[in-house]
Amino acid sequence: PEAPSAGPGPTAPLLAPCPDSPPGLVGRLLIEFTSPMPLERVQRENPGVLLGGRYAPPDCTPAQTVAVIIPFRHREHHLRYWLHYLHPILRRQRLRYGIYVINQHGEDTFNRAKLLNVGFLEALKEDASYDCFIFSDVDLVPMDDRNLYRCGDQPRHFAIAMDKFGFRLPYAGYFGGVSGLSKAQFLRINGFPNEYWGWGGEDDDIFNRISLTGMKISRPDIRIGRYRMIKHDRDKHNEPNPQRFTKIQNTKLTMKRDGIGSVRYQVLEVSRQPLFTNITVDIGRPP
Ligand code: UD2
Ligand code: MN
Repeated sequence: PEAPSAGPGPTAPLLAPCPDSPPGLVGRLLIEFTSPMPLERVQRENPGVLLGGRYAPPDCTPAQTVAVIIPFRHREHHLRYWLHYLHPILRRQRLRYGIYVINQHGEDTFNRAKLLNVGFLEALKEDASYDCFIFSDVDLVPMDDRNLYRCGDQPRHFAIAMDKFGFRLPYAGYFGGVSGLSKAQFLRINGFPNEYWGWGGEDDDIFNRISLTGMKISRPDIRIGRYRMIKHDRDKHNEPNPQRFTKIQNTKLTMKRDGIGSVRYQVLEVSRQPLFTNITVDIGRPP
């Protein structure tokens, strides 16, 4: 059998550009998390995905290369559902992409935004051609494949109508769940904050960074930006951060010194799995 191909790189523009609206999207999807999802099954269903979770369409050249970054610890069962649903969706969307699971080592307090900063840098180390970064919780699956995982001229918020919020935006400045920034947009806000330990606030800080640099959030139609979140309890070592309310008042001061320019961490392992790249990282602990 023929080996699957990653598609032509940017130096081999043999294929026509991918169309703006991909043909073959199906629209509204049935998403459920009842039957167990063995990883072997997900692998079997996605033979075109290359080692490390890389994919490129065989029939056209996409305008962007997308790194999907997932903050992670102890959510293997959620990741299996995420991979099961997302690989086929991203394939239908004709994306050139890679999946990066940024796994926080140890049991110290979780830090979602710092893990996302690590993902940005480490994905670029793997492939300098990434120019669009989609940051996704591991437990969020889009219910409509017309919600295109690509970047635009403004930062994009994808997860705007979640089941857990009654399919509405919980508040106007909400930027949690799934978001996307081009490389230039991400650098313009100095990336994400590293100093939000535990649950909450980091997404509001990112929203503040975007507003303070004069950018505007772009969102899909409310009928299309629908999501299911896999039901879960609050994890251990990700307690609500009591400092979050005061911290988000100070983004204007903190964003200059705290961000992608100041992130310190140590990569412990990079492991290329069939459907994703796992990067285990020591990000330290709260001061
Ligand atoms: C909300 C936001 C999320 C983030 C968070 C506050 C939604 C749907 N999402 O999520 O974007 O702003 O509040 O921090 O409203 N994780 C692990 N292991 C852990 C803890 C967290 O993998 O032990 C990852 C995982 O990808 C998870 C994400 O961090 O989906 C957010 O944590 P959560 O799902 O516990 O928080 P949730 O649902 O309130
Ligand atoms: Mn969640």
